[in-house]
Amino acid sequence: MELNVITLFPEMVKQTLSYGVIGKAIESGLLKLNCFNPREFAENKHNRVDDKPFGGGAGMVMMYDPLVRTLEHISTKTETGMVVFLSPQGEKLQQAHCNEWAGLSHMTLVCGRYEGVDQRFIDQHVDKEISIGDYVISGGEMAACVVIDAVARQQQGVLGSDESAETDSFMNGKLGYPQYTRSEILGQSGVPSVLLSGHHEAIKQWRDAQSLAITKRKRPDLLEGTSES
Ligand code: 4HQ
Repeated sequence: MELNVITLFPEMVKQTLSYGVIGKAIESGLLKLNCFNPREFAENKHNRVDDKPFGGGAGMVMMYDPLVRTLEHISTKTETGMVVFLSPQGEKLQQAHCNEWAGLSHMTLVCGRYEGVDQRFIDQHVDKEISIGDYVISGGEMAACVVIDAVARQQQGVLGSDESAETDSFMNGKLGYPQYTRSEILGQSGVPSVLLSGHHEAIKQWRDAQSLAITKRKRPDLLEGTSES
């Protein structure tokens, strides 16, 4: 999968995605990450990419032209694929989005800064507006990295056998089960005996029951409308 990111801070995105399984996938070429800085496509003097909002008010707005020229440049190098704009006005990111998008060959994420982006760019060039949650962050970069991580880890080959996507929280629509490792005894606290039993079917049943019980207690909303609520 090839991921294009339009950002005024390309180093922030490349750095953030250089760690762990995602970093490895980029190094190996399984994932291709291309960052494009709209400042390089500003044709005005001082390479301005922001301007005052029409109608007045605080802050600056990202200009239409540098963003469109960046998209055009991407089209000359590769394909844009689905264009995603990170914004609190977007659809809330869900695991289902990530599973679906892992099947795409190309995706382009647009990161805003300042008070926002000229609405005409969003109307004319954005396929999907996505939010990572109901809070405000200072730029789209961290949100884009969240989307990229969550999508990329669903790609075949990104996770090793030690980090299976099937046992993750949400992969069965429920939260994950509790995990234990050495030591077997920590003060008064032991390990549930079934996990030491070697009975794989009993372990699986215990874990499924734990997943369901934890989801009922902590996130009952995840079970609404299913047969398990
Ligand atoms: N933004 N989910 C970028 C967000 C946000 C979110 C506010 C987007 C500021 C410049 N993005 N602008 N929540 O808070 O994606």
